[in-house]
Amino acid sequence: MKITSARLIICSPDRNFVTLKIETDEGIYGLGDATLNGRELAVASYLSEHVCPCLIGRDPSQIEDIWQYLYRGAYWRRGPVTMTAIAAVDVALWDIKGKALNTPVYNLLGGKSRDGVMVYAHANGRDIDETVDSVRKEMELGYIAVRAQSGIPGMSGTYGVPKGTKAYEPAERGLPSESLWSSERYLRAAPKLFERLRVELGEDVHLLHDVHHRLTPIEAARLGKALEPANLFWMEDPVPAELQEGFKLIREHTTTPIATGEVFNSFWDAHDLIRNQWIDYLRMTIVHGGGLTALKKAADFAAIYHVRTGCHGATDLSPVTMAAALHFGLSIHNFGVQEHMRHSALTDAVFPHEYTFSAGYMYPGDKPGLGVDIDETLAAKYPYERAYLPLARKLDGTLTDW
Ligand code: GCO
Ligand code: MG
Repeated sequence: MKITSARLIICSPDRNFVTLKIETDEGIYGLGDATLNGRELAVASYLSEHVCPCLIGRDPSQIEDIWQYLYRGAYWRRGPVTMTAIAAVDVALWDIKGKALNTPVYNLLGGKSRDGVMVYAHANGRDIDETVDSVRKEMELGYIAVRAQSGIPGMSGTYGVPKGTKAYEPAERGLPSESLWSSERYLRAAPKLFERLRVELGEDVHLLHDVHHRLTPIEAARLGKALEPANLFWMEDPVPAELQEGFKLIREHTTTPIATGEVFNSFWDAHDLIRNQWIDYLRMTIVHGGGLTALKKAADFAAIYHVRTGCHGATDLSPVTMAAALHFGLSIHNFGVQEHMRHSALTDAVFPHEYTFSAGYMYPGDKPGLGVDIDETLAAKYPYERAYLPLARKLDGTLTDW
């Protein structure tokens, strides 16, 4: 089998997606997600200008060799643009291999290690009351794990809480918007939210929370300690992770489990975090971490240190990544949980897929390959529109981590 074409489909069915379609001389094709939220066209150009020409004529079954060719062969390693581009190729090749061998991708990764993939939903509200209601609604839909984010008294907006009545979406069309942030007010408010959630909803539901890289290590340690009575499943991204040692300080003070890694693009971003057991869950994801080939290696290394996976799964990761994450989560042994931020009906229509949700778990389906497709005619009706993630400033105007 030979690769005959590799081309991009860029569309915006409610939000932007970049999809790579690799076609072969045997009529089998594979899909890979290449979406990097807010920087979409950089990856598209990296692929179309530099990667796609090198794929033509290659044997798509040589997944490992093609991965190494794109990683080592570029000389310039790592970085979100490069690794997202490599991931798109890698995932498309796994899709092709599954279709060629007539088996779902999870079988190629070692077969099922469990019956279903536990997922967590997003719940949010402008205040504690609204957030409690929102968590309750997700539980009524069947979720057994829910992430809770709430507005902060005295602040007009914060991460994870929508501005209007629409569902929360991380990117916004037009130029980047700015919001205000106060760690002091947040640290006062967050423990109250989780205290209430436990009182109202009991002990059985897994509760998660995303700090979104906004604290310093000692502030995060304080938060982790304050949240201990609420028995969180995890506290996510307490601090930015460039300084991996920062997690040591948090770890020394609290037993609240820690998850991080949604912005990681290489295993090396997590190397110290894992080998020192400073984290419990690795959130690095297939689309930004270099594909299934890279994630499988990272997960196997993490397993040795009791670190489990908790892959990022926000709406900016397309249904192609969601499908890949479900095959991955079903097959690896040290799976923890998978994020499931539901796509809009329009996004789902552009990307028809086999995966399903039932009673807290998701299932990738048994179709050969990934079990996800793209309706190119429908996609063409929704052209790309520039969009950005917001920025945040402290009350005195200093730019901070959003
Ligand atoms: C999450 C994430 C998202 C990100 C977004 C960035 O945990 O789901 O933090 O909300 O902000 O995916 O592109
Ligand atoms: Mg997050």
